[in-house]
Amino acid sequence: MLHWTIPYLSLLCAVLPVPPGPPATAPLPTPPAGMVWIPGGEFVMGGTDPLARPDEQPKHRVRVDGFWMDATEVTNTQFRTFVEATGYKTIAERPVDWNELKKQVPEGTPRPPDAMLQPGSLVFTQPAQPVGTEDFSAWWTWTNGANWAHPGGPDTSIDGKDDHPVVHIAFDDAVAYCRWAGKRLPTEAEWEFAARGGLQEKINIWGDEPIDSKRCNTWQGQFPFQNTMADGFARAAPVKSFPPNGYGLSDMAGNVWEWCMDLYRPEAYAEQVREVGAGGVVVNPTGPTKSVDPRNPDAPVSRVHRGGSYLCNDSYCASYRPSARMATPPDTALQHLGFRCVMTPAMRKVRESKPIGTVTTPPTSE
Ligand SMILES: [Ca+2]
Repeated sequence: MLHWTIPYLSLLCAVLPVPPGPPATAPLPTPPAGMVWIPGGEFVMGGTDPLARPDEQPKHRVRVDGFWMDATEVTNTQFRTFVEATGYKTIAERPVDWNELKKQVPEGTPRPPDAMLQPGSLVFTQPAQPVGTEDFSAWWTWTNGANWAHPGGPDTSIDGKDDHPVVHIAFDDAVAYCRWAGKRLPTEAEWEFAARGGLQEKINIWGDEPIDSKRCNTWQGQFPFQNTMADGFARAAPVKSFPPNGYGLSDMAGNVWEWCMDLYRPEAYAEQVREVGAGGVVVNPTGPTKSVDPRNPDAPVSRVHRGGSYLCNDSYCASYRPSARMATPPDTALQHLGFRCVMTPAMRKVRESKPIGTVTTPPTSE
């Protein structure tokens, strides 16, 4: 049989069309647990829709390499595993260092009373009546004892909320988790590419159709004093409560903000376009080397976060759009601020040689 089978197969192969090989960005086999492959490619970053802010412009072409991304925001269960393995204490669980804090407030600001320097975080407090949306202190309350395990304050807990996104996570906390897990935060460009789910230049992660209460967890009603909860959630929702995007990523719009790696500058895109020239492509951008943040003018450093939260409403903050940008100093935690991680193929090789839990977790970012 053999003597005629081989020539027959050779002949057959010679006349059959050659099947196309896998594209260069094909997913590698078996994604890491809980992650999905984002194939990389070129896209138009930024937005010019009616709700877009100046810092989302100009739109410009960006190319990113492929990577894996957590399919969901990091959950309370996942963060608890990290804390139990390492003994890590988040910034919200540590006393406030006045010497650090005074670098971020106007010169001459008096030292707050000791009670204000105890561990705590900023908790959303819904006003009983309409308030102006210019002064966020009308709905954010410094709350001693608020942290990831007590998100509404010391008398609250995360019992029954294992699959909720962890919140009250400062940037430095997110970096510590990433290092332990052998992952990192996404760059702002990676985050936006992934959020678009394969769609090009659409206003929302699902297309150009306007937001409705079935799409994602945001705020319905008059922010910040009236929430009709048409989407079913006043605060964070369990991950995967809403339809995923085209890449299988849940909650890339709304639910909780997600830290990115980049330093924030409102004019970052204009600067990148100047570097590559009109029509040029920015490749794997990692953001500016120095931050400027008009919302936090005294903070020496401000980091980008993306995706909006359950407090987003078109009357105040339509940041559930994939091009929307926001930023916060890296030591600040908030009740609507969490994160998700990415991993590159090169990082996976390192991870496979260093099992989870063997990576050291420095208390702050470098
Ligand atoms: Ca909601």
